[in-house]
Amino acid sequence: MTDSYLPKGFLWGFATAAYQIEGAPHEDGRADSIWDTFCRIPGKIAGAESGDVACDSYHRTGEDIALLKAFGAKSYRFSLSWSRIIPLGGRDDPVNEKGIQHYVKFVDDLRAAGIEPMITLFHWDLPDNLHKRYGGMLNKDEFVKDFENYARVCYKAFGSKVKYWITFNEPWCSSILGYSTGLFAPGRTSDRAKSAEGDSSKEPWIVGHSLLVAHGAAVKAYREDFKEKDGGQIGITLNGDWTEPWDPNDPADVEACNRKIEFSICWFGDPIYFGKYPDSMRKQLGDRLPEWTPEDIALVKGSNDFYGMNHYCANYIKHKETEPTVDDFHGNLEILMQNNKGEYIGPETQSFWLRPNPLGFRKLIKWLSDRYSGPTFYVTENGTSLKGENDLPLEELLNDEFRCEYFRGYIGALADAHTIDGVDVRGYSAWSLMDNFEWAEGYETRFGVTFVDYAGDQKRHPKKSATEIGEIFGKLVKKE
Ligand code: GBH
Repeated sequence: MTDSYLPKGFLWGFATAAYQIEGAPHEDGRADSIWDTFCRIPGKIAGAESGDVACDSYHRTGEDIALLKAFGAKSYRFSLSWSRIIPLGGRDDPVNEKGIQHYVKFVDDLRAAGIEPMITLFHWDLPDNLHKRYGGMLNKDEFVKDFENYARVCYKAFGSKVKYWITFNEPWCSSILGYSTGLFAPGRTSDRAKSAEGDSSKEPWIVGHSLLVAHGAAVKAYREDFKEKDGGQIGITLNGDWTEPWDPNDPADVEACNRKIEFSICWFGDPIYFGKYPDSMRKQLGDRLPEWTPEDIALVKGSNDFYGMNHYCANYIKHKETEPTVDDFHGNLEILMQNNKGEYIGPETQSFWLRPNPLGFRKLIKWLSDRYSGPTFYVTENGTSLKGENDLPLEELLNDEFRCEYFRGYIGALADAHTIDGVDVRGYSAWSLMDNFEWAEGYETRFGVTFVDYAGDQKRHPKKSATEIGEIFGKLVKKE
C-alpha cells in the first residue's frame, strides 16, 4: 500500500450517456438522433442492435438512483438527450417541456439522494434533423448557434441545481469515428477524397473545429449569463490513451509517442489552453486543418474551468518511415499492443483497443498537467471490459475480480499522480454505472459495475466492482 491519497471532498461516482442507457426513443416527444438512424443501417452495429430499449433507464430513474446510493456514489455523470429537449434541434424549433420535466425530476431526485449531478450536454447523439437540415457538425455557423441555444435552454432549466457542466464528450470520436472511419454515426468516411462529393479528407478536421467553437460559445454563454448566479463550472471532456515507444532507444518512436498524444488530445486541448493547433498537426495536415479566425479563437482560448479526462489504456507506438496518407489521423505511426521485445502493454480485455496499464494513467495526467500549467482535472470516465464476460454464468460474471483489480490499479495511480506528482484532481467517474449499449459493439461488450440482464427485463445485478470502488475511495480520500 502506498501513502498516496486524494483530497478531501473528492467527488467520485459513476458515468453513463443518454443514448447508451435510456431507451424510449419515441416517448414524450423525443425525435431521432443520428444514432437512431445510424443503427438502422444494416451492418453498422454488432447483432443489428440499437439503443431502442438499452437499459430502459428512461423508465427506471428510481432504480438507477438506488444503485448509486447503494454504491456510496458522491456524484453521477450522465448526458442529456438533445432530441428530448429540442426534438428538431434548432434555435427556432420548439422546446419540449416533457423532455425538460423528465430531467428536472431526475436532477431533483439525485440531489435528494445526496448525489451531485454532473451533466454532459452532448455525448454524440445529435438531433438527426440538424444533420439532414444543414449537415450538422460540418456546418460550423449553424451548428454553433444551435448548440449554444440548446446549452442555454439547459442552463436555464437545470442551472440552479447543477454545478458541473461538460459541453462535449470526446470530440475526437465525433470527428474521426463519425467522419473519417465511419464506425460511428453519421458514418461518413474519408475515402471519398477524390469523389464528386469533394475533398472529404477535410471533414473530420472541419467537424473538430465546429465542436471547439461550439464549446467556446456555450462556455461564453454560461459565464456571461449563468455562472455568477448558479455558481457552477464548465469544461470539455477529452479522450486519450497513454503511449510508450515500441523501441525506447529509437528517438523517432519516442517522438511519435508525443505526436500521437498531440493528434488525439492536443488537437482539442491546445486551442483551449494555447489558442492554436499543435505544430505537428499543422505540419502534417496543412490546409486540411482549418485556420483560426480571431473571433473563433477568442471564444475557444481559455474556455475550460476544468479539464474533463476520459482514460482507459495505453499503447506502444512505432513511427512510420513512409509519407502520411491523406486520411491519416494518428500522426503517421502504428499503434501496437506489443513492443520490440514482444511484451504486451497490458492484459487482454473484451475490447480490442483496451489493455490496462495503470502507470500510464499517472504518466498521462502528469504530462497533461505539465503541458497545460496545472489545470484542475475531473476524470470523467475510466473503466474496462473483461474478456469473455458476456459468456460467463451469472454468478461468475458478478465476481468481476479483473475489473476490481483494474480500478485498484488505476485509482491508486491517480492518487500517486496527486500526492507524488502534485496533479490537481478533484473528481472521478467510473465507466460505467451499468452495462449498456456499447455503440458499434452493441451489447456484447460490457463495461458496467452492474450487470444488466437484457434477456430478463433489464434487471440490474451489482457486480463485485460496484462496491469495491467505494472501498478504494474510502481508503484514499482524506477525511480532513
Ligand atoms: C468511451 O470512449 C465513451 O465515451 C463511452 O461512451 C464508451 O462506452 C466507452 O468509451 C467504452 O468504449 O475502433 O480503433 O477507432 C473511449 C474512447 C476512443 C475508445 C475510440 C475506443 C476506438 C478505437 N474510445 N476507441 S478504434
